[in-house]
Amino acid sequence: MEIPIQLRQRNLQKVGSRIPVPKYKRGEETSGIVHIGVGGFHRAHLAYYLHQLKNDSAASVWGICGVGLREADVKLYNIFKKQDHLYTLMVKHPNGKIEAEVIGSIVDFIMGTDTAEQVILRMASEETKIVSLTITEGGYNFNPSTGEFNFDNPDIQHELQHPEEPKTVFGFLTAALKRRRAEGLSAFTVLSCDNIEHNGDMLRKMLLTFAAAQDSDLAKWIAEEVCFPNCMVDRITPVTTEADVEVLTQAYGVDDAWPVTCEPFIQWVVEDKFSNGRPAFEKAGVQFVPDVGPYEKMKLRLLNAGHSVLGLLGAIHGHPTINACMEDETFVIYLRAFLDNEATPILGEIEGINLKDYKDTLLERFANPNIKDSISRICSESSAKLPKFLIATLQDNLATAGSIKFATLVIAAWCYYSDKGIDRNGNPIEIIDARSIELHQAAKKTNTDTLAFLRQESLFGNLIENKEFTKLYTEKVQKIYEDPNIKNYMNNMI
Ligand code: CS2
Repeated sequence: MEIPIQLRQRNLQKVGSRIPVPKYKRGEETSGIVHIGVGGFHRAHLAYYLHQLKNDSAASVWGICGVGLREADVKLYNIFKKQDHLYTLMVKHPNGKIEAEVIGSIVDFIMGTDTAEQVILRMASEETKIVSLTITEGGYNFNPSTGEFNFDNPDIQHELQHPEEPKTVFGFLTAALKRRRAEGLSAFTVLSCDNIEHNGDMLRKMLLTFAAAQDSDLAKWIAEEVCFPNCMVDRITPVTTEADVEVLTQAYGVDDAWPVTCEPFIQWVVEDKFSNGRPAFEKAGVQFVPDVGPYEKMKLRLLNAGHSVLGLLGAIHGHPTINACMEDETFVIYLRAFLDNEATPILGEIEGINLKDYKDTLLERFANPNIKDSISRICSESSAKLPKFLIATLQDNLATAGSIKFATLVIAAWCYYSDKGIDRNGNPIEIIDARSIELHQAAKKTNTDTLAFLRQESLFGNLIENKEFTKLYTEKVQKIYEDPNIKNYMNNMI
C-alpha cells in the first residue's frame, strides 16, 4: 500500500497523482461568499458548484469563507486549519464506484463563538457579496405552526440587549448590515440553502422582525436593499463515518480527517435576485428561474417527506439506513403509495417536470446501496422537519378531502418513537432533536390520553380539532402501542 499523503496545500501536487485536485490557483481569490453552517451538505453542494466553476476558470475571483456559530464547529475549524481548508468529496455511485476529488473553493474559516467581531468584520467587508446559510430548519427561529418569529429564545433576547455580542445568524446579519449601511457600502445578498418552503422569504421575514426590534430604520434599509432569493437545494449527503475516512486512506492513499460523502445526483434551482453580483453558477448547471416555489414544494413534499416516512417507520422496525428500507418491499410499496396518493395530488402540475419520472428517480436515489444514509440522521430534528415536510401535506389533504392514512401512521409512529426510544425488538434508538424532552413528555402521556402528543400546538396547529384525523390517529397509535410490529399495519394498508 502507498503511504497516505496528508491533505494540505503544499502536498496538492502529490495528492493530484492519486485523485483529482483543484485545477485553479488558490490564495488569490477574495472570499465573496461568507457561508454560515459548513456541514457536509454545504461542502457537497454550493462549495462543489463553485469548485467546478473555478476549475473552468469561470469564477476565479470567488472563494468561500466558512463561519461556525456553534461550539461543535471547532472540530472542523481545527481540521481545516491543518488542511488549508481542503477536503475530499467522495461521490458514491450505486454500482460501488467512488469518485473522490479534492475541493478547494473554501479558502478561510472563522469561528463566531468567541470572536464575534471577526465574523462581523468579514461580513461587513466590501469584498463580501453574498452571505449564504445552511443552518438547518430549526435555525430560522420561527414557531412551526404560526410561522412567527420566536422572541422567547434566550439567545435572541441576549443579542437584542447586547447587539455587539451576537449569537445567532440574526444577530450577526443585523450587526454586519448595520455596519455596511453606516459605511455607505452596498448590501450583500442573503441566500438561504435550507429545506424550507420559500426559504428566502422566510428568512427575510424573520430577519426584518428581529432587526425592527433593534432599529426600525435599519430594518427599513434591509427591506429595501437586501435580496433574499428563494432556492431549492438537493443532494443526499450522509454523515461521514470512520469507514469513509479509512477507505480514502486505504484505497486512495489520501489522509483527510473529514471527507464528505454524497450521492451523484445534484440540483439547485434559484431565483435570480442578487443584491451585489454572483458567480456564473448557471455554467455549472444551476437553474435560475423566476419562481422557485413549485420546485421547492415538490422536493420538500416528495423527497424530504419520503425520507421522514421511511425514517420514522424504519426506526421502529429497526432498519439502520434508508437503503435498508428500500431493500424491504413493504417499505418501498408504502413509500410509493404515500407519494402517489397523498403528496402528489396537492402538488398540481409543475412546468417542465414529469412527476412520475421524478418519483422514479427518487426511489432509485434512496435505494443507492452505497450511500447508507442513517435513519438517525433522517429522524434528527424531526420537530423542525415534520411540520414542513409532512404535516403540511396532511393539512392540505384534510382541506381537500384527500387521503391522509399513510401520513397519519407516520405521526403515530413518531409519538411511539418519542415516547419509548426503542425499536420493535427493544433496541435503543438514538434520538437527536432539540425538542426531544418536550416530545417525550408529551408522548409518554399517550397511555392515559391518546391524543396527548397532538396537543403540542406549535407542531400540529389545530389538527387535534379535526375529527377525521384524530379518529384515524387514535386507531393507529393504539395499535402501535399494543404491538410495535409496524410492518403489519403497513402491509394492511397497501
Ligand atoms: C433529509 C435531507 O434532513 C433530512 O431529513 O431529507 O437532509 C435530504 O437528504 C436533503 O435535503 C437532500 O437534498
